[in-house]
Amino acid sequence: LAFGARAQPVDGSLPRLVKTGPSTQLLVDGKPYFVLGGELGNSAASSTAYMQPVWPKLKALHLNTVIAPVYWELMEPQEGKFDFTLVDDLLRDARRHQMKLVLLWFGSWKNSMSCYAPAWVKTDLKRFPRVEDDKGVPQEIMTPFEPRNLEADKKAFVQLLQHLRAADGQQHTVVTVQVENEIGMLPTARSYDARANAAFKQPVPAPLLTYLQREKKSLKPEFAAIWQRQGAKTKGTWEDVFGKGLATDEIFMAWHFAAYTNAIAAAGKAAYPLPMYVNAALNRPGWLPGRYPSAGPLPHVMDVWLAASPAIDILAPDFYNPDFKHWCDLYTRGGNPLFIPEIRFEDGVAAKAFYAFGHYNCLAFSPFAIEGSDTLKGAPIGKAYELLQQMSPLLGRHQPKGQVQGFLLQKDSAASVFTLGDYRFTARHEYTLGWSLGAKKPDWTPGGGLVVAVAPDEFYVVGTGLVLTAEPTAAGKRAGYLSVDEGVFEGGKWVPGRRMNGDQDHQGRHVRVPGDEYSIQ
Ligand code: N0T
Repeated sequence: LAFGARAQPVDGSLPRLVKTGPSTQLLVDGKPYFVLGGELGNSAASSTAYMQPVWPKLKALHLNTVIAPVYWELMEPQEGKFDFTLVDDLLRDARRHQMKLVLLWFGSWKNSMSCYAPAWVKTDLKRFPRVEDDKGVPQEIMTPFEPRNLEADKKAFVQLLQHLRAADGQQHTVVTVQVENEIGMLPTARSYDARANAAFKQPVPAPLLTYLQREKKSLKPEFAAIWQRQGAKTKGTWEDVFGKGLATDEIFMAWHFAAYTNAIAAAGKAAYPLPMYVNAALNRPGWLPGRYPSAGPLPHVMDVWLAASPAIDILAPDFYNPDFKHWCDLYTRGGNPLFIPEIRFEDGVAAKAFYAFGHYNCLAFSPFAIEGSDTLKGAPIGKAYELLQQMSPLLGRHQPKGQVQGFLLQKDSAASVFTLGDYRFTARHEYTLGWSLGAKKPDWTPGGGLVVAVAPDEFYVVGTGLVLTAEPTAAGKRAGYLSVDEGVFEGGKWVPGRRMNGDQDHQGRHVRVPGDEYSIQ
């Protein structure tokens, strides 16, 4: 028992979320913190030996945070016998490499399934029953309708949080916790186990009805439509209030998944109040509930999750599909902070990182299966993180004042136009310049960047593959770049390098970062 025999007092500067102006910030040791992260593949953190060569690799990619699983089955191999070795190893190794952790609680659910439940749970179907499909066939998914399922998971999660309080309450290595992973119902939109069937005939719970009333003007439109179609009823069963059909089955299921997860999060926070989020496997447009993992924290049931889970701070999307902006827009509705625990580790991910932090005030960005990167694959995100790390203090200061803008530039995308202070900026992909070396390439690695306004006539630009022009918002005037410097921040201090006032800034007409290059100017 390395830690934990004696609980240490928790100091007042725990990682926490604060609303600052239009955005939410994650404060770590009192300062805004941006998770420049990578999520480990599912099995990496189950072996400390396997992880040893991984840590230096992640350090070389300039990650400041590793997102790593905690596996219920390995943490509580026998009921009531807890083993925190893997957690303590993560804490030790993260600290050795000056990194923070986001921990993933692989408890009752992992990608819908209950594969990380301990064997003593999996093999006791009587005590720990599963969801059933519409033919009564049990699935490998613990049912949220069974209180003993909840109790077992909650007990373990509380043990984990108590352990973190004792082992990390002073050092704040763990900055946030994800509760469960990609919760979802399959292969039907709701469960048909006996308890689920009974619950389905019950009235809609009062907190959801109250939420509907209170938030009626700000409900997400696709959810409001379902409620209004039935006459915006304020009492009745699930089918009275939302109508008969798959949409209602999913809403019902979302409520129960969310209430279960909320109970776990709330109990965990009572032990050690870290920020907590849940993540969603995004659905494919047009697919019916039951075909995709349904009832997780998806955009169309966000309201249900918000109503049922006040202990959950953030609903987070996992990106494995192409339309980045579309889903970011859906997940930032109603002030939900954007936290990206997973994004496919592919070409263009670096540009998306700049865009997410600049445009959406994103709290966390994290390619998935980060340990699998070779130098080539990791280089772009490593470069982006190196620069974003330097920019973090500036970002943290100027974000709350609305003085940051971001953009994403793809081959077929229109220019991105935005206003900062007295200027209207236009960002284009650098390959749109006919004389750019990459202009004739068939495939364009996406470009992206962000701009911070630090004074009326002074801006910092960071990014890749971009060209930025500016014009005054006032009519009848012109603007040019007086001087452009490339440089780095060292210990928070700007150290200029090259003066870029020739071809590099097109003789004062633009700011440019060539495709596949990265810089702060
Ligand atoms: C993710 C990861 C891991 C339109 C997949 C993604 C991780 C989990 N699931 O490697 O399993 O633990 O959170 C689901 C992707 C769905 C694809 C949809 C394409």
